[in-house]
Amino acid sequence: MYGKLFPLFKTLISEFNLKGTLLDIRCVSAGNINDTYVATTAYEEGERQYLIQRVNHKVFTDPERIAENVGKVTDHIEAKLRQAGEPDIRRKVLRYYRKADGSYYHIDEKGSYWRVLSYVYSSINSSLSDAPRLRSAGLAFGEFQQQLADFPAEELFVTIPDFHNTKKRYEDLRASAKADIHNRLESVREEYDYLMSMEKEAVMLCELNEQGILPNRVVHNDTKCNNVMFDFATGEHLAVIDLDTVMPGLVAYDFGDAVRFAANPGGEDNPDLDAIYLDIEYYTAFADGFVPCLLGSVTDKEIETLPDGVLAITLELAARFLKDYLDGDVYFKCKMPNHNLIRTKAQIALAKDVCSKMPIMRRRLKGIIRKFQG
Ligand code: GN1
Ligand code: MG
Repeated sequence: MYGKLFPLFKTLISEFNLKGTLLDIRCVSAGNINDTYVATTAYEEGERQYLIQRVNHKVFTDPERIAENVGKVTDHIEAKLRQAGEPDIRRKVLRYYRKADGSYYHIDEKGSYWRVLSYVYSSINSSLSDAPRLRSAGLAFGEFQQQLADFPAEELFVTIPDFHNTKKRYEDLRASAKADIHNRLESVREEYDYLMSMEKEAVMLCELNEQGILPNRVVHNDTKCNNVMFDFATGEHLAVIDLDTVMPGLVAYDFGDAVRFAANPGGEDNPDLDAIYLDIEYYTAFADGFVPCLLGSVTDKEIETLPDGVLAITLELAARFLKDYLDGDVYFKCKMPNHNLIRTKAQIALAKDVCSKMPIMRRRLKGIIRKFQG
């Protein structure tokens, strides 16, 4: 099916000095930005798999420096795992392969950037949730946060400036609405007005950050639960993947993005808005894995504002999807007609439900803190 890619992948296998000869290529369709494939190779004793990605060069404008970030972050995590005597390091942290000249990419004749990553064996990653899976995902991102707590943030290149600057995301939405180059604004007036009416709530955490009340930490910044690999048999969390946006940011946004994505059983882009809600048991399960990893290493204010992160990031995503709809669908991959508008409506429906559940989210969080702190 991906026969067209065979010659290119064969070149990658030789340039990156991978084991075996190419047998098969499979596409992994989860990402909204990059293209990801699994390549299987055969050698005398068996088969091996590698992840091969085409990086969206319009979104990630400096792929080489991103790979350098990832190299530093994964080395740091690997050292921590070794210190802790982890027996399964290869499945607990990703590895990017390098070519003989030290570079992380093959640039094809169209100028596309291709890279090779290790494949986490006997694992699954899916968007499907249940409470034990959510708890595992919470642990994965919580441990990720812990492992990077002492990573020198100034060594990280900012891969996408203002990535979770919700204030800026709102300004960008306003600018796109003003330009309205596809004459779509009138048709989304209700969604646009709702988002504008929620601006204060959306930017609250950014303001606390500007005031120095909430610190930046090294965070993942894209904590969808399909960015965690889980052991196929036991469900235990393995490596955290998709490390392109690891940058300084707010812990509440990592928490919020994970909950936004995984604790909504309806899914991020379900046109049936009745199916969209915040499942409080899923929320609690994620928090139960995530929060204990943070206790003692972040401030009380950071913990207290975790539920606010769910609302802020849901509104931010709605603003980003709506902006892209107004711009003519140029950023996120669209897999159905009006996909960005469907995503916008789904995120707004979720934001409304999150608002109504804020008191119970706060109570559940306090319960978890009490359980672990006594
Ligand atoms: C994009 O491609 P993916 O799924 O890793 C986006 C995230 C959004 C997400 C929404 C670089 O992530 O910020 O939250 O879609 N990544 C980038 O599904 O913009
Ligand atoms: Mg991503």
